[in-house]
Amino acid sequence: MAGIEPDVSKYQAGDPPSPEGLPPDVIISPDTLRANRLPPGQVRTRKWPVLHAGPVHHVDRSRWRLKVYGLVEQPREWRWEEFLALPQVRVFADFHCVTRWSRLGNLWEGVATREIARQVRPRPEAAYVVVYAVDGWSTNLPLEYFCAEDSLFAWKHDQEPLSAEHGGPVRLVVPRLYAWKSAKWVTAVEFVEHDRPGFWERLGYHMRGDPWREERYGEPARPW
Ligand SMILES: Nc1nc2c(c(=O)[nH]1)N[C@H]1C(S)=C(S)[C@@H](COP(=O)(O)O)O[C@H]1N2
Ligand SMILES: [Mo]
Repeated sequence: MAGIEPDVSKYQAGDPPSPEGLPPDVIISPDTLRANRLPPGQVRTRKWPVLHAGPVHHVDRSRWRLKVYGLVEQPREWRWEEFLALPQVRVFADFHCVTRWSRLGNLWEGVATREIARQVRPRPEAAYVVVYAVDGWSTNLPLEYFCAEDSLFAWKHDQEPLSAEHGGPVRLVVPRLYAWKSAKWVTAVEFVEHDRPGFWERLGYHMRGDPWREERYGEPARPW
């Protein structure tokens, strides 16, 4: 059947992977407990599309760094070995792209954003974060979403190390917001007081991006 487009309807068939029966240590993203897990206007895919602006980046683990700075008491930088030595969590979550596909039932593994925040100690003024990728791409989100129980810096997906195409060695995962906030090839996080638009947000995407409220686009393109 090579060369023939698969029948998309078959990717809609069957129930999505259920959070029931998962090992007790797995953090269950609350949205996976909804009776209807598809936010408005979304279509389920069983594949895992690769989507980002620009080329795939191949970041060597030995060169990778996670730098956390801004309005924090203790700015810090982690190298790969230090990152792996942090407490590891597993999160079961759905993933919704603003272009309308949703991949339901992903098992992510990595370091909880809460663990990182605990170590850098955000100042009381910090209310948002700007997350940077290796190529300077960025995205912004409210601190409460960044620090949600099911948000993490993931290096594994469905038991496999993250490929470069999907943002390896490490990507951010924020299940409660559209997937464009889940920065691939993440290298830095800046804690800020005032919300500041990232790459897609400057082009008109929503500053928060809650898929359940269909926050796809914000105001028309901004001048900055
Ligand atoms: N660095 C970076 N991260 C990014 C993007 C990007 O362009 N650059 N695109 C986002 C978008 S729009 C989506 S839908 C997801 C897609 O992740 P995936 O390719 O692993 O499915 O990555 C997000 N993270
Ligand atoms: Mo997306």
